[in-house]
Amino acid sequence: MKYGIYISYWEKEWGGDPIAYVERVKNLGFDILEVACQDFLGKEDAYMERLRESARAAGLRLTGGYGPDAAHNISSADPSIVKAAFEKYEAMFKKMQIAGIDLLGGGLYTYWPADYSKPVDKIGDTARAITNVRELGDMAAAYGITLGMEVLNRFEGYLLNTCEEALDLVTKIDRPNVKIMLDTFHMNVEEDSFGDAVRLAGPLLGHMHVGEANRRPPHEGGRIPWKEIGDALHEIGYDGDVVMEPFVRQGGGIGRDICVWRDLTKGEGPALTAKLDEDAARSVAFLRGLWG
Ligand SMILES: [Mn+2]
Repeated sequence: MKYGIYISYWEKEWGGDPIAYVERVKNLGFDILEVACQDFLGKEDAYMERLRESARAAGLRLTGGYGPDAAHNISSADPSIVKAAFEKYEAMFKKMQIAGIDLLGGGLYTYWPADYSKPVDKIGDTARAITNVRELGDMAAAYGITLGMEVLNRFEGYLLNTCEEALDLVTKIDRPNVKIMLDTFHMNVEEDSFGDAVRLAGPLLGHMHVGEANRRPPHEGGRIPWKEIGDALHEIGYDGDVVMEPFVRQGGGIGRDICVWRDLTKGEGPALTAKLDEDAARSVAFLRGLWG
């Protein structure tokens, strides 16, 4: 397994400057930097080339994360929104290909976070997700990209809350590059058993996010059964990416979207940066030691 971290751990706004994190993340002990892709359209091709080169030079793998907004919802009942979604995905895939990013994960089959002031049409959205993500998968395949359908907790999404639902959707989509993606933060809310969920995904597990129940980095003495999850990953022969996605900073667009209403970091400035780095380095050493 390869271990990574999402760039948004350090940021207050989505996007950011991934090149600035390449050396740092490598030095903290990671194999992967996961980057936020929603603002890729605003980045020059030359930037993507530099990103690819800097990651290659550091020996770091890049993966992508994306939470589509409601205007780019691929399972929308509004054809103009679906069209906008496809156009944005294709433009994003082009940028990803230049940067050498071959995996995109998130609530790609829907939009995020769900707006529950609007009616929920789970049956209609599911039918459109099957048809449209199948087409999206074929589009992604042309760019050498695999898509992870992230299972989300009920407060953030309604189409896939459990691995069982994801297995059903991904099986019906039936494309080799459209996979199940699990996140321990969401699993903690919805799954009866972490280990059973991982085993149920089996060979269809394509990407994995890890984090504590309060979205701190995984740590010894935390509340998530890390050994059980690691054992299940070994049991299914998972050889993919494990990316931690901690959110501990209050404020900004990230704090708002993730609902961080208290400061889990204590402090600002250089001391905060050093603490975030230290926690990340300790976390990846912990997971590597436990899972190998
Ligand atoms: Mn996640």
